[in-house]
Amino acid sequence: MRWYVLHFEYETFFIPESITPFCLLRRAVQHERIAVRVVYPLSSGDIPLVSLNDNLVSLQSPMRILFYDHNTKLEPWLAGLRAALPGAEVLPWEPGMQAADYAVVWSPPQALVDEQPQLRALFNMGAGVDALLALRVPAQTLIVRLDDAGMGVQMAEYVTHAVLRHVREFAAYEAAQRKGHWAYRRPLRPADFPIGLMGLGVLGQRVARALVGFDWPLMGWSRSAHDVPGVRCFHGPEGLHEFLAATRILVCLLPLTPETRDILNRDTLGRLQPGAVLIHVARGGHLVEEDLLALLDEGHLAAATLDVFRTEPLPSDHPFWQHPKITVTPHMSARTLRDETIAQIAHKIGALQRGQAIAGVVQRARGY
Ligand code: NDP
Ligand code: OXD
Repeated sequence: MRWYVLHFEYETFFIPESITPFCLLRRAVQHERIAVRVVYPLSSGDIPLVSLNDNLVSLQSPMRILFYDHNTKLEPWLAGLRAALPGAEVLPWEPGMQAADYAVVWSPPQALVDEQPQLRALFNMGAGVDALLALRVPAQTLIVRLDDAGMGVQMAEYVTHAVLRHVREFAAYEAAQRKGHWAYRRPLRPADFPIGLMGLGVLGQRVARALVGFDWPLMGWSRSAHDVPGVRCFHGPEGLHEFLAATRILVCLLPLTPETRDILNRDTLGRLQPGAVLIHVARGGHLVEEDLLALLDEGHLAAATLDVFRTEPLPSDHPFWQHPKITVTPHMSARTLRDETIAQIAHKIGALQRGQAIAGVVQRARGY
């Protein structure tokens, strides 16, 4: 007798050939499963039988998912993933574990990837995949980034706050309050604060949607051409200088790739309009720190709000901490939210199990 391997939403079943497709579909509905897909026929000799349930024979081991993030409490993540993927075995990674189907990770060690070459996908618990792409990951393992998952609105809040803080001079009003001064400052025109968004991806476009409601001129720069409502769009190396020259407040939301490393340097920042402000929320590796300090001290740049750094946590003796024109936050502009992240990853695992395409698969050749 021949058998078929069927992938239901989260489980795999072996079905004897004698069951007709119609019966299979009826059984799928009875079992409240959404999709049935015959993947390939096997000969009975290949089948690891463990239990027989109404002609459906379940696979010997359930789907196995590894979890790794050495900076978080494990239990809530494990419990959340188990609840979202009933039937799956969800385990914290440790060296020497059995082969798994998927891994959910943040900055894993190379050893995890080396020991698990059969992984179908590595789910990154963030949008930026630079740490994963620094590892050797087998070509057949998909690398999947988070698509927004609640980060977009946080980034929009952070950037809007930073822009407003600079443009409406809140730091000066706070200083005046501390001196007990009721002191007006000259009103400033929105037209004098054109904002340039470097990166018009998931987060850049969400930030653009928030900023477009104000009257600041808005520009965007990306690798490929985009058409974003309310945003004057530039792209590619050929569009960079014009974009920078038109910008006074620069927001960096690029991925860190070989092409974008050190992109915030004396040459590029020096092309911004005088009195420019940098809001950097992407990766520390984009910014040449000495160049920023020099341009702030020379007065070409008026201020910088920095959420990401070459070394994190920022060392206690780093000059950024005490610099009067720099605001430092500890890589918190858009945090990974557990419930949203688990829901998104569980949904994508379900789709992969059904053989469907998913969003957020990293294109390794372009680095994001
Ligand atoms: P996306 O991949 O969705 O978007 C990336 C954008 O950058 C795209 O518009 C892309 O262009 C553009 N881009 C990439 N390479 C180049 C290049 N060489 N030249 C010009 N443009 C380029 O990423 P997200 O918007 O989701 O996230 C952006 C980054 O934000 C992450 O990679 C991460 O580093 C950082 N981040 C920081 C967080 C924090 O808390 N500080 C939280 C989350 C993310 P195109 O549209 O043409 O592809
Ligand atoms: C991310 C981050 O990339 O938190 O998601 O930095």
